[in-house]
Amino acid sequence: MTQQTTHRCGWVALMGPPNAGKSTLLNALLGQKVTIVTPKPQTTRNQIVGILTDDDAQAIFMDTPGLSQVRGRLSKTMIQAVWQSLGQADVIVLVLDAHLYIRKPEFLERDLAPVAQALAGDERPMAVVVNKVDMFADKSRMLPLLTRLNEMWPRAEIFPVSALRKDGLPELAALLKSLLPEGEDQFPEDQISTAPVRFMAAEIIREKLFLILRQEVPYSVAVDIESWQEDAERGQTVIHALIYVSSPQHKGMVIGKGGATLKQVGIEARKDIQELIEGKVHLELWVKVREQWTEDPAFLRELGLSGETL
Ligand SMILES: Nc1nc2c(ncn2[C@@H]2O[C@H](COP(=O)(O)OP(=O)(O)OP(=O)(O)O)[C@@H](O)[C@H]2O)c(=O)[nH]1
Ligand SMILES: [Mg+2]
Repeated sequence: MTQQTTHRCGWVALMGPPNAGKSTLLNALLGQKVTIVTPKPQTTRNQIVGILTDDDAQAIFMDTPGLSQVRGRLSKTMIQAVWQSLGQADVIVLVLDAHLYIRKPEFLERDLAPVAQALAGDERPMAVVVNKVDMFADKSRMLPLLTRLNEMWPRAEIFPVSALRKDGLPELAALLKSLLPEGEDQFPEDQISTAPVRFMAAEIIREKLFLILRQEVPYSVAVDIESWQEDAERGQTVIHALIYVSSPQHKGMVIGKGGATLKQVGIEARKDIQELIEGKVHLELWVKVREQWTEDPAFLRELGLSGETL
């Protein structure tokens, strides 16, 4: 006799302050990279969907930009993406950097104020992921933090994990699955993201720019794939990408001495894009100045930064 089991499917919003490890957590849960990660805050700019399917459940995760002070139109569209994801979620996961709040407990209330306000009175299932526990050996150091989080969100499950080392993730995935509503899969079982491959390639280039460039330059950078063509003769995909910057000075910094910086970005991005599309890639990068692009709503929409689901 076969036993009737419940199938679950639903949307899970990963939200929290910048640099908490939301994107790292999503990639680790999926066992595949769908969203970019850098040590700089405010890496993720829109909602990015990653889908985890197994026999009895499908969890549709939404990675979101870090919630921080809003400055300018780009930040506003980033925050919009967070609220949009929250509206769509069946389950809410708040991700925090445990190490940060152990060292600076006074930042906790300030950083979580926007989330606390948005979630006041919300009755959807919720989990708090206390991430980066690999950064301190004495685990008892997080007890005051856990106590405070429990006071702030008494109904939430609190999970200490290390997304980087994948510690605690099977338990977290099992809990999140159990919190999903009953329902049939919404996506084919082999689909891992809803983001088009072109968008993912542009994000990879942006990741390399974030990793290689210093100070404020990465925040003035946007990447647009201009053309994407198969060259059957050479057996490769030819990709032309435009890197937008907001000033001639930044253009110089992206290009680097004798073109060295841009070359390095190209080499590293090409490697990852080849892995993504499982084929040979010829990548050409161009840098263009577009002053004030972060304040231009039509341009933000063109780049897919309108706060909507991809
Ligand atoms: N030691 C340690 N580092 C981590 C862990 N998870 C993430 N990181 C690091 O934290 C930094 C930020 O990670 P992201 O995943 O980009 O963080 P995020 O929350 O998506 O950041 P935004 O998109 O900017 O909001 C990266 O350098 C990660 O390698 C962890 O469990 N342990
Ligand atoms: Mg991120």
